[in-house]
Amino acid sequence: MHFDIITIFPGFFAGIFEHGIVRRAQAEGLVTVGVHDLRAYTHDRHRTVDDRPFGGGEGMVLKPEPLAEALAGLGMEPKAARAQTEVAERTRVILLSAQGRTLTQPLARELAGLERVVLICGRYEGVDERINQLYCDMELSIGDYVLSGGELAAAVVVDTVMRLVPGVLGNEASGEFESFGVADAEITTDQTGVPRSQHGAGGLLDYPHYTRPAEFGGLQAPEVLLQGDHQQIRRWRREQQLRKTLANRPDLLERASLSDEDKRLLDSIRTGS
Ligand code: 9D3
Repeated sequence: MHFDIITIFPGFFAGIFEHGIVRRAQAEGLVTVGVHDLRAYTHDRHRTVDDRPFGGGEGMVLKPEPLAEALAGLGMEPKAARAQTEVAERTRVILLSAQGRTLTQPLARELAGLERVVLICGRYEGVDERINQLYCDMELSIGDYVLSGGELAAAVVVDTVMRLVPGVLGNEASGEFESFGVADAEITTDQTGVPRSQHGAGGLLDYPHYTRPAEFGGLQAPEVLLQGDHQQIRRWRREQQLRKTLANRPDLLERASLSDEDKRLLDSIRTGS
């Protein structure tokens, strides 16, 4: 899978994809990332990328011509002129903007099925809307908070999507089975309603993790985890997932897939019994 990032701050991405899974995915040739300096597509002495908004108001707007040239340099034509080749059909141009649809794990999974994603980083007050109209397949936000520009969002998209590309994670399936990964998860449970595994968490947050030493900072790791009774461990982890989700993300409980045992547990957590 190939990502292209168009930005006025190419230096922002120096080092950011040189760690951990993203680095390994690139080293193995599974993922490539190209960073393109928007100013390289200007022609004036000051390498101007922005201008004042028509109609007045705060701030500056990224002007359309350098962006159109940068896109042309990447072989991207306006949507209306795009040949319906196999490559084109597996390519998307995405504008990172606070006005976009929100990135979610299901959307990330869709994007991971593509061959190429071109990411345009907005800056200042925004990007001339005609770039969006002419070239962009999607306007994408990473959440309901205000960033200074699209660069951090682009890095988040690359990180989130590329780890779902087949072969990038050690276990190819594991990206599918995380918190947020399976709103529609089938949780298989044993006769007592305890999930057989924590994979397919069913849209709950993860349970807390512990490692050695057994005592740290005056706190003991939970006894159940040291005992080796795997059904008890699964039961404890499931309860912890429900507790954390109730405390931090009660909205997720609405669409989580919960067993009857989960619902009983949740009730007893809620009533503090
Ligand atoms: C007057 C309102 N503007 C500033 C407070 C709107 C505005 C302009 C530019 C808000 C944010 C930005 C810059 N943000 C992005 O380019 C951006 C973003 C974000 O702010 N939040 C979540 N996802 C994204 S993706 C790109």
